[in-house]
Amino acid sequence: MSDATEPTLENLLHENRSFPPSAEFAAQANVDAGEYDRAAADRLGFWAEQARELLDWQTPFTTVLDDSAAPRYGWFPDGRLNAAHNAVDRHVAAGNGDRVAILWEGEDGESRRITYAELADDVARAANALTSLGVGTGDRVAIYLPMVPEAIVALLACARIGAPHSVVFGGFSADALHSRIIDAEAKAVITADGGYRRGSASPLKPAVDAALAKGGTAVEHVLVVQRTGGEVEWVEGRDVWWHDVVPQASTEHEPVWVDAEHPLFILYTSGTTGKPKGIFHTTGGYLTQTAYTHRAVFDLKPETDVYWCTADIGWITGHSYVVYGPLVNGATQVVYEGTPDTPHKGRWWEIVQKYGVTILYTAPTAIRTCMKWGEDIPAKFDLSSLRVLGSVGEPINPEAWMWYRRVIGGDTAPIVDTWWQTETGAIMISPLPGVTAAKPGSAQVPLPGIVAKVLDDAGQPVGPGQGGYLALTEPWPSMLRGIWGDEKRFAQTYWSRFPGTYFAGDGAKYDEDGDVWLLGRVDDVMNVSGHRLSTTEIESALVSHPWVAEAAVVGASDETTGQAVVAFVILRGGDEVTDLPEDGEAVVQTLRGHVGQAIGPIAKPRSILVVNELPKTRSGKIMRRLLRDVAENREVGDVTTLADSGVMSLIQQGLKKD
Ligand code: 6R9
Repeated sequence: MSDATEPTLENLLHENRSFPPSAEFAAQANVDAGEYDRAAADRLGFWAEQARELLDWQTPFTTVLDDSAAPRYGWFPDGRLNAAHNAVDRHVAAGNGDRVAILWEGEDGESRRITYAELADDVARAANALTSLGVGTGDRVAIYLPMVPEAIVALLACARIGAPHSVVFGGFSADALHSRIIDAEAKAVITADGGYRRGSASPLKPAVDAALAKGGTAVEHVLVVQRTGGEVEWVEGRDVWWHDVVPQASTEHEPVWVDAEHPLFILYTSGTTGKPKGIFHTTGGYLTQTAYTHRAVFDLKPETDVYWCTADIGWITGHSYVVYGPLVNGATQVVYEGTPDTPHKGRWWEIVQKYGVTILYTAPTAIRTCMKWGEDIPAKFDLSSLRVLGSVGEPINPEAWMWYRRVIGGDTAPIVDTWWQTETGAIMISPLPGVTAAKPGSAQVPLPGIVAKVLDDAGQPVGPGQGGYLALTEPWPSMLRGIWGDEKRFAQTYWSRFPGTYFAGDGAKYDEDGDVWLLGRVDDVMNVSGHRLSTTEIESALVSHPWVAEAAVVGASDETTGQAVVAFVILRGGDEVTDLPEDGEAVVQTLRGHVGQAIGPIAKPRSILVVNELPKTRSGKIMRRLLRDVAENREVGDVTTLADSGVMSLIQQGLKKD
């Protein structure tokens, strides 16, 4: 176990509050307690039944699981289907075309209401437009968009023609976008002139221009949505306005029926080394599990619920629980463009009241931020429509859990704390709202059809009250199929720690009841506001600056964001550097800006400490544990494995002088 997780481990031994669902809720819930046994009795049969019930297949599958090339598992491999048909057309064909699919709320107060029938037309038009721009089945398309309805249309249009999308979060820099476009060999980019964030228009297209100007890409066209009306540079022949090609296109479009194992998308996420991993997912298994979990975990009633997941589509939560899960289930959902405090700190709660939101899915960092702003803000709005609350992205501390339940959920709405990852594609461990007696802070139990275990160092399952590493010991439908272009890294990262078993990279513990508590990452991945960042990636960004000789980055616990990035840097001395400012603050600001440019604003260190030495083991590994002690103002722990045990006192003395 990494020692970073130990303080948390202490706390949770004392949690004995329990919140069972009300009898009324349990009676109307989509899923009952029997589901666990039914799924366990015939796990593959259970998933096959979900795949048949929740999806339309153009060619029905006869095989459920293909494990002949494990760990590259295949699900429903001989079936054929189309993701966009399942997310949209199917509902129109079933007579639900008038149902609202998207209640879109722009940050600037603009709003749009899009029915399934309208969405079907938009997706078909965009699919025809992409085809006319030369995008074919199997080609990759990079998507760099704000939270506008066109983002959802763009993903589905790609899916409709079988072109895997690679969404790059709009907060990432041109450099980050460039490396992702190169890695996926994207043929086209879909972007916007800009989007609204915190009350002003922030441009996006310049980052695409800068990324493509770096060269080496296979991009032929850039399709540009006009959102802000801001000025944009234009490359004739390459750039195309969305409004010049999409609205004019035909609404007639035959979906491209693909094999269940056809790649649906690539999504890059941070790993333990500097290079982001292109996690890729395929079609049939992914849709099956996102739809099943969305229905079971949120107790979705498509006819009456108004669902809202606050995640950006740039993250896996946006893919699985804004785009695919809810739309395959025919849900009506709110999509909000902006930040929770624009134009005022009650914006989210105003939206809940305005649309009568019944299911809210958000992240602990957002809940903690709202806690900080004070409960009088949500108290001004009618939140009584809310009946299920979800949490995702990091462990939710019991205090935030209790606040979420009491202040937002009116002390009645069940909370589902959902554990999963970009790699798992869909929720894996979570209470079921009509079944589980919820415990503040614990994700509790693997879902029906999922097998998860906590293993010790030797790969043996541990018992109640014990901790270790979270592992998934059986394949699941929405599992990643690989790292794009890097089969070796896939095998190495996930399947080598415990051969044949998926290693999640999270520490976990069972309590005395056998419920699972997540304890944070055991590798060098940080979790800042629910976003995964790699220590190595930020270190590489820092040392790419000419002033920096060496850098070490740690995630220090932070009340609001869960973890915060803290960097320790050694500056270059001597004559090599002539432009180093005298003023330490100027150095720090420049380096923060440099990281922001290399990766994106989310990766900017909260603090940068200039030091003369870094603590290293004899084998040269930086001992981040000790730096974390410093970053969190703790007494520094055991230094006996350091090559030079005096280093820590030097660092601390140096810091005191500043
Ligand atoms: C969906 C998503 C995955 C990592 C994961 C874990 C942390 C996510 C959590 C949670 C405790 C939860 N995580 N949900 N930890 N409780 N309910 O967040 O995917 O961005 O890939 O991050 O997030 O550490 O390994 P992703």
